[in-house]
Amino acid sequence: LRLGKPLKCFTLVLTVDSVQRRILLGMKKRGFGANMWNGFGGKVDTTDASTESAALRELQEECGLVVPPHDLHRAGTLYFDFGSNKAIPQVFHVALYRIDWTPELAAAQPKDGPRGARAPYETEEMRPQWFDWDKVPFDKMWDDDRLWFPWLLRREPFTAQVWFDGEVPAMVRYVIDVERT
Ligand code: 6OG
Repeated sequence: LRLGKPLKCFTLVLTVDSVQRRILLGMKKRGFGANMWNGFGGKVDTTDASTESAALRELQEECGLVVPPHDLHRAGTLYFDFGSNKAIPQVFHVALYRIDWTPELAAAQPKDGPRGARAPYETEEMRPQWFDWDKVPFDKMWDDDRLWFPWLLRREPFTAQVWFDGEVPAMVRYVIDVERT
C-alpha cells in the first residue's frame, strides 16, 4: 500500500446461494467498471450511519434487494492501488460482504420492480443475473475477482491488496491472506 495516498471507501455485496451453488452478479450499466459483472455496492457517503448501512443502501438502490442487517456477513477487505493512473489517485478500501440466499429471503423481497417484478430486478445502474459457481464470468470481471472468489465461497475472511497499472487498469501484483482483526 503506497502511504500518502488518500483512501476512498466502498462497499461490495455478494449474494451466495449454497443450495443451488450459484451467485448473484450484476452487469454494471454505467460509471466506474461499466460493462463488467460485479457484486452490488458503491461509495460510502458522509450521510451513511455505518459501512453496513451503506452496503445495504447500495444493494437496494442497484437491484431492489432488501436484506436485514443481521443477514449481512463480513467476507473480507480489499485494497486497490491504481499506481500512477492520474484519474484514480486514491487507494480504494472496499468492505466486502456476503449474503446467504435462502427461500425465506427470496420470499420476503418486495415486488416493487419494473411491472411488479420481485427483487432482484434490473435498475438504471445494474442488470442482475445468477451464475453457477463453475460458470462465473471472470473474463468479464475485474482481474482481482478470481483471486478472492474461492475465499468468499469458503467463507474465509481475507484481506487482499491489489496493485493495478495503466489507463485501463490491469492487475500487476497482489497479496492475499487471512483477515487478522
Ligand atoms: P460505484 O462507482 O458504483 O462504486 N470496485 C471494484 N470491485 C472489484 N471487484 N474490483 C475492483 O478492482 C473494483 N474497484 C471498485 C466497489 C464502484 C463499485 O465497484 C467496486 C463498488 O462496489 C479495481 O459507486
